[in-house]
Amino acid sequence: MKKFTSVQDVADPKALVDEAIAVKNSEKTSAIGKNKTIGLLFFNSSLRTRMSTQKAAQNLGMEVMILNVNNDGWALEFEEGAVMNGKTVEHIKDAAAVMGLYCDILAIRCFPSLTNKEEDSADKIINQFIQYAKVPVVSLESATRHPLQSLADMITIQEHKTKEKPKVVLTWAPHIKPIPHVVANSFAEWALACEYDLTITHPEGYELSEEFTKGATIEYDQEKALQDADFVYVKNWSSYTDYGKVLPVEEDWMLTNEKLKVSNSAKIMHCLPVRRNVELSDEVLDSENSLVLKQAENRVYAAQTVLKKILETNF
Ligand code: SN0
Repeated sequence: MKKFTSVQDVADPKALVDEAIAVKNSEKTSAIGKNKTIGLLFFNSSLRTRMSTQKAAQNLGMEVMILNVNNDGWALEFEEGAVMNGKTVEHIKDAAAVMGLYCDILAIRCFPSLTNKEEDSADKIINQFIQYAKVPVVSLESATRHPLQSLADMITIQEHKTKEKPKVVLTWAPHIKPIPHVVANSFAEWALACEYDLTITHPEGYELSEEFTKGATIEYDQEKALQDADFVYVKNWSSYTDYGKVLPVEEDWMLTNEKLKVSNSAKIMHCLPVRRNVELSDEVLDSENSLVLKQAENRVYAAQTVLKKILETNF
């Protein structure tokens, strides 16, 4: 594996899920990363991603360097040919090239702007790191996808499913502010790659890009979508068509136990952080069917398996 930015970077996604479960169950630590350094670069906040990736790297014997780019680095310029007589101090060309000299692998978190659809869709920041750092790059959530979260989600489904092809429902949930489409995009493309029966439900105006959802059933009626669901993944996202906007929604989309009565005692998933009693109710989150902590735990094994693969194939 040369890089890990989407499911397309993985030759066999189902095999990767199985490998991660094997890592979790049999080889929690190894020395394959000894004398190798990973740089974790954060342009945005992080809790699980930061701690689970650091732990994963340590489990493989790697050294970890962490840089909170916005607070601690120089202000970076991303425009080709920019005349840098303003606020930006250092061009990504130079900064990424230097980081590539210090680190064997770079892992980067860079959210979408939610204001410039074209730039976000082109995943400009992470792609410039890939271009200029010249070392394997791992996405810690980019402007389009969150593949380590999705891999952890697939591990969690694999561990808890009771049938070969469970009904998996991704439901939109309310939020107070514009949120990236990234987690939903990524979950959809991984669930489809793992050949699950995927239904996506959301109010009109919240359609995701077909690039990620082709092959899923789109259902505007949340109750119909939840019928017989085995897994329900709850997530807010802002409008994609009216890019980055929070559109008014009449009906109540917050997930409650009452709404889940039509499901097949569905297991509940959310990537966290979650706005309790806005996206879903306390009773659902704190119920026995909630898998949110299992997902968070599996973030370590998702990251560890990806780093192991990169170490095996690049060094
Ligand atoms: C991010 C997102 O892409 O949904 C990160 C999830 C791992 N979530 C948020 O930005 C939530 C922020 C909030 O105020 O609730």
